[in-house]
Amino acid sequence: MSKRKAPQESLNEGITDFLVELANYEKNVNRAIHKYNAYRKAASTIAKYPNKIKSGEEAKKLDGVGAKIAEKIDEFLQTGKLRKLEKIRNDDTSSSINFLTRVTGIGPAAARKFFEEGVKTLDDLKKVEHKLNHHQKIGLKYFEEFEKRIPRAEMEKMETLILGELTEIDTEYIGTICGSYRRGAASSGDIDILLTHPKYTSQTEKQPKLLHAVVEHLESVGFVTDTLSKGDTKFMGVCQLQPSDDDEEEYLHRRIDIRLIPKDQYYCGVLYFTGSDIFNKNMRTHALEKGFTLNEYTIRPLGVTGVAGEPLLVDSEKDIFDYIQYKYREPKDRSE
Ligand code: DCT
Ligand code: MG
Repeated sequence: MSKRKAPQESLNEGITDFLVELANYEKNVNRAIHKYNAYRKAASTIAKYPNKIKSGEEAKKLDGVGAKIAEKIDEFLQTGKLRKLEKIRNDDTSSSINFLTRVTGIGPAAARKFFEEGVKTLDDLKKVEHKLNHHQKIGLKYFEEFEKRIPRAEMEKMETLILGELTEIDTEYIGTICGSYRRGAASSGDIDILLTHPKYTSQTEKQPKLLHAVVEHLESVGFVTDTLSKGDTKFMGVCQLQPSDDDEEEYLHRRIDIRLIPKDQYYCGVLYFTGSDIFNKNMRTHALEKGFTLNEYTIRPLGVTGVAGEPLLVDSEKDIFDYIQYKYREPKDRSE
């Protein structure tokens, strides 16, 4: 999951920016994931609202905007700032912890631990490098590069390269670049690849080789440069496009995740990893209302007692929408 979300461009950017900043504070400093979700949801609804918001009351009519957020919107509209945020920004603990979590491999808990040991800045981290695990060391090494979002044109180049190399290994591989890229985003925080193969299903043995062959091949062509973690079904690492003869562009190191998914679970996976996270939450809620439980692996009917039955057959994303009578939405229309 990428750390830096694209800013929400809208008529109400000032408001959505402060909501996202509050969301990150709740997640990273307070570890209050519900508050994080509430702020993100309000920000996403407001980003889509076609008018310039003039009062908290007007905003309160929107889904996910409650009394407390409305109050903050009023304060922001009237004074141009938010006392709560000013305080958070000036608070050493909050700003240090928030900063440390920007390093991949450092979550809210590790950030707090480092802070309590007096480690607050990038330079501090460099001094205690021996205390970092491998993932965190790589996060530190590429800190500046990972902070930069990936332009769509570069994502397209990587997609062509990856899908091309896949067929070099085995023509039967199926791969999809998911995440914000699949939703048509102008830039992405990372590369999320889903991979399957007809010979691998939830009924067969695990086949880690199907994943490792791809990773090793992408290393051999110089695309994958580092490994953060490599399991049977999930690779997390770093990649970089090599400059080609016809363009002199130098490319940055990027975060890449590759997941191997059984064929029968592939489309639930593609749906989930295409997101957005907010769209996924809304779709899961709708599924529950219709009597189904949906996750990144399967969709299953819920019996009268609320016990989930056997996974339903799924051969496309559309099948999942159909089961729960949800109008099909193209990836580009899945921001919420
Ligand atoms: N996802 C989710 N819930 C989460 C995290 C992730 O449903 N808490 C899903 C939806 C998106 C997908 O996983 C990939 O996650 P990210 O890379 O974090 O999101 P993104 O939409 O690709 O955004 P970015 O451009 O920042 O990578
Ligand atoms: Mg992503």
